[in-house]
Amino acid sequence: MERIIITGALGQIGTELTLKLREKYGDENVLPTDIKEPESDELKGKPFEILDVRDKTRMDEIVEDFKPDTIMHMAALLSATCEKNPQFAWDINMGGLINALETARERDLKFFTPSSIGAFGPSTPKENTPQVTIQRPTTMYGVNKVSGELLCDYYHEKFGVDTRGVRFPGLISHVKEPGGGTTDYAVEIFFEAIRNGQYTSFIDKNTNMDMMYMDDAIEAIIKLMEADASNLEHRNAFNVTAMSINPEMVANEIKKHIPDFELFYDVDPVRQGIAESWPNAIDATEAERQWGFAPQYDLEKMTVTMLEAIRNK
Ligand code: AKB
Repeated sequence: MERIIITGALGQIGTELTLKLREKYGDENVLPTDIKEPESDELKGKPFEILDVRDKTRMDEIVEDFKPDTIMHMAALLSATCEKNPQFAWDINMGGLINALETARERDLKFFTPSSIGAFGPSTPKENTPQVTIQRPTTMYGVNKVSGELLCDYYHEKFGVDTRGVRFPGLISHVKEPGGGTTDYAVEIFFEAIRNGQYTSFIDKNTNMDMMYMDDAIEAIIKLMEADASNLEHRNAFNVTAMSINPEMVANEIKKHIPDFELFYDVDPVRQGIAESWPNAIDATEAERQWGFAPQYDLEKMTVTMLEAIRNK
């Protein structure tokens, strides 16, 4: 990778991905795009393009101009938002994906897009979920993610596009808060612990889901993209995770630093239903074996980092 274009660059992952890639490859070699202008100071005054990923003509113009060797397609709606408007979700998630894949095919670009633990469903084994297993999700987000994985495999097999992806768990970060995800509670809880000393969780007590700290997620993207293709038996998409946690576990860790912290519950049936359809803990050993995935943050280290970063905001 030398010159990278990013779609959905103002989202939770895209924001930090842009900063990290710019640090590594230089401002001029990383072009973030999104449907609206950036508000953060770090992105202002540097190359940026407005792009609605459904607009292939505009995508072509930007790519023709910038001449990237890699496209990282991050633009997507998350699980809870998809359930509110499934047709719109298909339009953005699948329409955007095929445009980005076509761009990669036409211009011979390396391609990354994230899948998710949402690509699994109620009939998937819940514990130690294997790399290759049953994928019959019951959410529009999951349908998009499985279709996306298959489409990326198809573009690799049929057209030789170098497509790569991971199945991200919930990602926890303090730079840009997520929106519309089922795992968002695990970010909100840290912000509310600092702001108000309490949090009301929309996900129930003992609901375990996989999570990962954002630094590990960005490292995983870069490592996978830099991996020797001959080592990759799978491509779209690798299971990755750093911890399987539930709200009670996060609260107990926060209490070590904020002893008065209180956790309440007001369970949202839609997001709880989505969470219950997902695995409790996926198995990431294929990612470790094939390209050296090695997350650095466990719940303890992540809690210290999150609380400190939010305190210093
Ligand atoms: C969501 O909750 O929708 C996302 C995801 C796990 O893909 N964070």
